[in-house]
Amino acid sequence: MSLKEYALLLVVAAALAGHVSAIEIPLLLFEDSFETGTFENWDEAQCRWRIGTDSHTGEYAAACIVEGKVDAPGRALIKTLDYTGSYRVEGWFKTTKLGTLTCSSLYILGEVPGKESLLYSLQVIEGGRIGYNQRNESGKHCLYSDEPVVRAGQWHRFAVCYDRDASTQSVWIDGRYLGTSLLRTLSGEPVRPDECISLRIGGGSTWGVGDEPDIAIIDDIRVTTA
Ligand SMILES: [Ca+2]
Repeated sequence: MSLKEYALLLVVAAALAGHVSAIEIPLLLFEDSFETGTFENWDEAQCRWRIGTDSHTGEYAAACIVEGKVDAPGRALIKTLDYTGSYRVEGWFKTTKLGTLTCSSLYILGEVPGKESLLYSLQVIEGGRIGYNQRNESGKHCLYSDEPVVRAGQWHRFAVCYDRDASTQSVWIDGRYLGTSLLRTLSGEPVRPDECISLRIGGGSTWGVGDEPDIAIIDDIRVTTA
């Protein structure tokens, strides 16, 4: 029995028992992400994303070389997931170095179709701190953490949970809960519970980190209903 058939069986059984909401259904199951040595599970791999051998699990991971100031969303590795329900994105990431001004070698991005602004659900910035979508009055990113929680050269586990009923996103790094914020676009516009969010995962852009390139790596990406 395939995974899809098994999931369907669980749903039918749960429906018959009247407990549909208690079942977790994998939307995308990427336990072996990139292990085929290709991006075949992904809709589009942009810019300099490539398959690398510095992996968290197995032989391969996805790596992106970031040089100088670049357009961040253009560097994202894209998996289009137009979905209005609640879901959770989990995985592993590593970056080779962290900037002193702004360094973003990992993004978990959402995009609301029909609106130009992206949601920055999780962003590694300023020496290893974690930021999110909105900017404060000074034009700086809002932060989940005042202290650096990400170290260069070290694998970190991330999780982002989208609660669409409450219109919130919550973030964990290495099992540590960092916080919850309202789902708003970069311009501050609220995202309604019935609006689709398209998922993007990737990295990243650097400012003020010199000429040496930064390498962002992601592996074992998994998306499930929450
Ligand atoms: Ca892998």
